[in-house]
Amino acid sequence: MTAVDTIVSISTPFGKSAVGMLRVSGPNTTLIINQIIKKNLTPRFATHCSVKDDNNKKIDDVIAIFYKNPSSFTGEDMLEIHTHGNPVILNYILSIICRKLARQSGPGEFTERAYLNNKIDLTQAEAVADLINASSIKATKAAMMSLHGNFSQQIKNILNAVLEIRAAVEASINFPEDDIPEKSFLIYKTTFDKIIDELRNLIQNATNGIKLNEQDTIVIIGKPNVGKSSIANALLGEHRSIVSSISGTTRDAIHSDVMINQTVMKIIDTAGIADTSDPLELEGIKISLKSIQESTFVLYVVDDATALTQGDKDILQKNNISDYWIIRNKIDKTGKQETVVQEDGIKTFYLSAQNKRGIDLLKNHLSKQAMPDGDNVGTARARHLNLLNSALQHLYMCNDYNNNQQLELVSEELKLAHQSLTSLIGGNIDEDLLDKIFSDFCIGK
Ligand SMILES: Nc1nc2c(ncn2[C@@H]2O[C@H](COP(=O)(O)OP(=O)(O)O)[C@@H](O)[C@H]2O)c(=O)[nH]1
Ligand SMILES: [Mg+2]
Repeated sequence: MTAVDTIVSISTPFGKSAVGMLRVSGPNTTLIINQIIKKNLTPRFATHCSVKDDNNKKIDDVIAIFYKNPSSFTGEDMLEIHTHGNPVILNYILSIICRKLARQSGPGEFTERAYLNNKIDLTQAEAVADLINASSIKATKAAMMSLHGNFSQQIKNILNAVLEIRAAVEASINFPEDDIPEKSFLIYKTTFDKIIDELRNLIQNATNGIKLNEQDTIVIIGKPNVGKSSIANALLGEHRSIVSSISGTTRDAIHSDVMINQTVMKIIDTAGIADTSDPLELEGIKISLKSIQESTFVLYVVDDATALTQGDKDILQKNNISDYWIIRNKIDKTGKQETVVQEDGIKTFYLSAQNKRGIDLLKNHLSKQAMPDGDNVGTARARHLNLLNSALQHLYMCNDYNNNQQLELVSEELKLAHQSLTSLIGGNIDEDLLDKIFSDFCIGK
């Protein structure tokens, strides 16, 4: 499939900024340059020039860069126009280009073209989106690794091994007279075991990579007045939630994004859970319990003076909260030191939100738990994991059939394993799936 029309989009986010950027890709790129820039652009050189409207009136002074195909991101002729960052200017230029020789691009269309023109494979295309959406430096680094083909290379290595053994199995089926079954049985078994090992390793990496891609949502839960809002504010470094000694002050779940040690997380401060008949407070409690379902992690706050009561244990149990840390707040009143310890197998922090003691310790642990262990991961998606697992299942079946010397069935399973692995990097993949992958992109990428 080759794209034939020319696409254009504003690639920078909406709003005023120092610089804004439009991108064009497709066969009409040079015509567009002739009509609105009216100047020869040397490929890959930044040229200071102006963009003109139909009446030859200057719209803006810009920097324009022309990329001659195939040496461009999409593999087609491309143009970048760097304007002053005013949406009015950007939209005006967009409308002129669209009126003439291009149409506005859909989400991810530039990257889709890069894929269709074999500049990148499918996992690399997905890594472009991951790089843009990454919520931590570690996640951006992992996306870069995938973008540079690290993940694809590991898949290709396994794919090659599968191809090789497929060829050998097909040959023994077609030319049984050349084959010594006992010998080939052992060779196949060793090869299958080796491929299965590598695949398992890759699945572990992909699982870590998926975790890297997810943004953590931390919900702060506990009874009223224990200091949940104070802790949320201390983590955010700003006064976001109302702190008050009046019980039941927080009525809504308050969502905020915070950057903790280079990792973006969502923090939800909630209404205290208590026996109450106040309808507003009850509504707040309902929302608190719902927030638990949306979260990836719970901080359960208690007053250090009262510690974890039976009531708290009931709240944890009733709501099936199993993944949580306990925060014993207000140690300034009990005279304890800030620390973190394991108590009954649960990580427990002693801190004072009011005096900001122990907050950095909590932040360090939060950012660490958001990151999977191990450095050598690329980003990954559920789609990857499903296909890798499917390939693994087929390889297990290969081993079983090989043990029974049912070579035809081995060959069938190998073919299926091969298909799963190929789909990962983009061979034999149907259009619907492609559309789904690229529709997650932002416009202009
Ligand atoms: N002494 C002390 N008081 C605190 C601390 N954290 C919160 N408080 C007080 O406890 C009361 C309830 O705090 P708040 O954050 O609104 O609790 P929430 O109802 O759980 O959200 C307020 O009067 C706070 O000033 C702390 O670390 N030490
Ligand atoms: Mg509160």
